[in-house]
Amino acid sequence: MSPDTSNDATAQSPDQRPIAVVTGASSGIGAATARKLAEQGYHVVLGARRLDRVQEIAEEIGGTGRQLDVTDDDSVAAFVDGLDTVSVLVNNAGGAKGLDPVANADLDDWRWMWETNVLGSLRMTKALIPALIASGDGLIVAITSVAALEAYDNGAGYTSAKHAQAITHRTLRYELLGKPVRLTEICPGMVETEFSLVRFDGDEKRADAVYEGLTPLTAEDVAEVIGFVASRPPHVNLDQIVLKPRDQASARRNIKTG
Ligand code: 8X3
Repeated sequence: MSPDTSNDATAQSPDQRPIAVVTGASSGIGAATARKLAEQGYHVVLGARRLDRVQEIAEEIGGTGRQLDVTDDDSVAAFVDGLDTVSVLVNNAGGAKGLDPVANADLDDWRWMWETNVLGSLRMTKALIPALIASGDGLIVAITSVAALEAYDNGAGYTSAKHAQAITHRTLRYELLGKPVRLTEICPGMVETEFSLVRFDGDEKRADAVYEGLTPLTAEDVAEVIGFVASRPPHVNLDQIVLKPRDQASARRNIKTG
């Protein structure tokens, strides 16, 4: 199969490959997932705010790069335009900002976390449910976190957003019962990506310190699992997968914290 290298605006797969949409695809888990799914035969439509970056990856893997801000209704509408049949949606865009106790909650950080993780995933899912059903074998993958399973001190902005994103996704598992759409939640623990850099507002020293002294997961480790999920037959639904480094036992307990 010769890959389609056009980066055209129609985004409907011009070849016979099924379409996979990946949000937050400019780096980290999103970029690695886009590469993995392309390797497995999908025409991947990559979305992120950094258009040059998604176009670069799209060119490398024979997909389509489009600008996407999941917090913006118009941006989502433009992104999904022409995507009438979609086999896989990976809701990966999101992240954390800050590590403050509730008593000092920064409302702007909270708003950003709820807008990206919760409402961003909701916007994308709402927009693409008809296209996923139309594929006859759709799959929605929500990248949540161990923070969707636990509470931890100083993390409520993020844990509450991840819990809300996860519950919305788990609700859809009921609401789409009987429709040809599978739903999988991936709950990663520590993955060395730009995650901590964003959380600590670009403070590299603080971000690096998070992963020092242990072996975190890589974005590729997570992408490998998503590739496995996507390659199961239509009747097999992997509901929830929790994925942590061996060195991490829970959100706040790892070989450094004891
Ligand atoms: C982030 C998970 O374990 O790094 O989603 O806090 S952890």
